[in-house]
Amino acid sequence: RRALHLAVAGAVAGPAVLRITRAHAAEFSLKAANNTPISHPLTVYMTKAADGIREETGGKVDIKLFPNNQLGGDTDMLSQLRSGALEFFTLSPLILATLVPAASISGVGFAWSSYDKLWPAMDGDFGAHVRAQIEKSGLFAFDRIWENGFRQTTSSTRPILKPEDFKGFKIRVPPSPMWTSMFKAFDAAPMTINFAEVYSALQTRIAEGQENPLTLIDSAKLYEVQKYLSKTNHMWDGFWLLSNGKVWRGLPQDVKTVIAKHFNTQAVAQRADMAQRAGTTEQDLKARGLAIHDVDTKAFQAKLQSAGFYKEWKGKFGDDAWALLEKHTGPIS
Ligand code: X2X
Repeated sequence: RRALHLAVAGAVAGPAVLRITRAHAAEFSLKAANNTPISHPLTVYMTKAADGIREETGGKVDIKLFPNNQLGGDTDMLSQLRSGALEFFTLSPLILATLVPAASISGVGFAWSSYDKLWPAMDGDFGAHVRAQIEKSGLFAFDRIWENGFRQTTSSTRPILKPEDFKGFKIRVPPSPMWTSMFKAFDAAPMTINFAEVYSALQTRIAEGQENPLTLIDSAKLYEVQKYLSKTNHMWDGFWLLSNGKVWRGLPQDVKTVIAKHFNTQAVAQRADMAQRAGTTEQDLKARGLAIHDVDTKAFQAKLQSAGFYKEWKGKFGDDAWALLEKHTGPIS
């Protein structure tokens, strides 16, 4: 079947390019999925990668993106990835830790003081250490991790201004041992809920609050069901783009090369885009009615320290991995 198709590419950022392609049935029809809204830069740049791959392979490799939990919550999508039903999936290193415990080390509380330390670490030996552990579990992680951001705390009941305000606070956390441990250390009452159900959990007040980077709070419209935002900045989070190891190894080398090139390139572009909008997102959230508070983050870190959080997690990751982390972050506690 040979048909001539007209397609308009580059609709979002660049000039519209009219191109004429001969459409073939795709030889490799693959699925990618994530948990972020359509407008979130993770979705936008994964779409750009899929478009670039389709274009460079003349339609031979067709990756269809299912954003915004269309295939289920993170826990479901991870199962689909492992069974081979889903080929590509982005996941927080901390949620991945339910399968690969070593993966959550990038999310240690208050570890990263700047992106100048973070990106070289994630793109260098520290990220390589984590990716090696991921591969042992039968999954494959692409070189460049995608950005989620530094996490901030929101609430519908009362502002969290000092560590004591967390006492008994019903906070939704993603499904991950480190998240639960961190908010227990804050004396909060963490409850595990996949992101797919966060909006409704907040709306029905099953949870009083949650924590996420500003871009996600904005794109998922959590300001509609939350009143206060405290800049606790308690941890950095990203998204590893994962594939099923067997599925990935089964693809021809030239196909793998093109896929990896576009995903890794767009991950770096997504980070830059997120950095650029950081300032305006806070203004947007203020305009949407969130009361935004700066807090003394040192006091929150001291609470984690005194509750034994660092001791516990250094013990879990082991001295070597912890030393590799601190090589990049400087002394953590
Ligand atoms: O579940 C969350 O809060 C989110 C979207 O930030 C993650 O993927 C960890």
